[in-house]
Amino acid sequence: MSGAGPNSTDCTGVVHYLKTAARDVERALDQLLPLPRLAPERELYFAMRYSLFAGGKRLRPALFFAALEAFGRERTPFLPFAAALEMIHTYSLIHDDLPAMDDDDLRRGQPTCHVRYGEALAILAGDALLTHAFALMLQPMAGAAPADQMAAAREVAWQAGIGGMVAGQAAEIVSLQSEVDEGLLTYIYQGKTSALFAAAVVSAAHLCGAAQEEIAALREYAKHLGLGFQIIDDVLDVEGDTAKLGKPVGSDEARELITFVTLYGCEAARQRAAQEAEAARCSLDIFGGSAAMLRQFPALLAERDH
Ligand code: GRG
Repeated sequence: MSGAGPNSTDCTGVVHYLKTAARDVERALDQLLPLPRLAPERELYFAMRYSLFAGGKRLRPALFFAALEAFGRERTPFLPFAAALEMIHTYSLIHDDLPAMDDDDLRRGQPTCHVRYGEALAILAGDALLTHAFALMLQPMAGAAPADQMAAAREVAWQAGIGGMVAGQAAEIVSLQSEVDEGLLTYIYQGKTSALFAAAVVSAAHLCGAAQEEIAALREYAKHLGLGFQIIDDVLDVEGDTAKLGKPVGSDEARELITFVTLYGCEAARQRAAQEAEAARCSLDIFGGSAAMLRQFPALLAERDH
């Protein structure tokens, strides 16, 4: 995920972890959303699977697994929950690419869902991924008390909706007409990015029956991790490589978007991302050695090149 420069951290462990997380969640997604043999709506499944299997990094399931690990729990009983998180992320990307939103033709180097399947099916594919995710999160799950499972699904609903991602997206759209300062930009980034990271780690904590201070620490972790991740996104839009990113660089400038780079320049933005990564790591101080994998994500995300 990231190039190993002279000053870079050794991220070999977390890169391998991401690979195993991707393998496990992709297998679960394939089983949980099979193509129906003969159904009038078969095309809807093609559209959903097209975007689900288009090569995402599977960061949210990986964070979810790493948080389960912090509580000493295996990932297998919770694979449907991890798949649900990836479905919600995928729905958000499909809808974000639509003409009414960012109007993007390319994602991960391939035509976006609406370019391939048309706008109507892309909207429905997003709707179906979001609603099916909740069916999966609320299905009986061995290993979690029903009250903990409800708390986990409620957390995801809040973070994905008006308490996080949808709110962040709406704030960005509304703010296109107005002055954007660092405070508003931070609010937007935490909504668009930190919120689903929080959904992943905090829902895992709920499923494990975590204590309130552990949940608060993981919320703080996700807040800083998401902000750092998104600031690096701003830098990569200027300094990145189109082939690695799977989308053209310079799109923020072309859209005249205010970003951390337009506010402070690339160097200061990178420094700020590194500070957020450090703050994310420090948020985990109340956890012991079992949170070792969660501690490795901030450096990876702050040093990534795609
Ligand atoms: C449409 C409700 C709604 C929300 C859209 C996801 C989003 C909010 C906007 C897309 C633009 C963007 C950069 C958002 C920040 C979230 C984010 C970091 C998306 C990309 O996540 P990655 O890098 O994606 O994990 P992959 O391709 O690896 O799955």
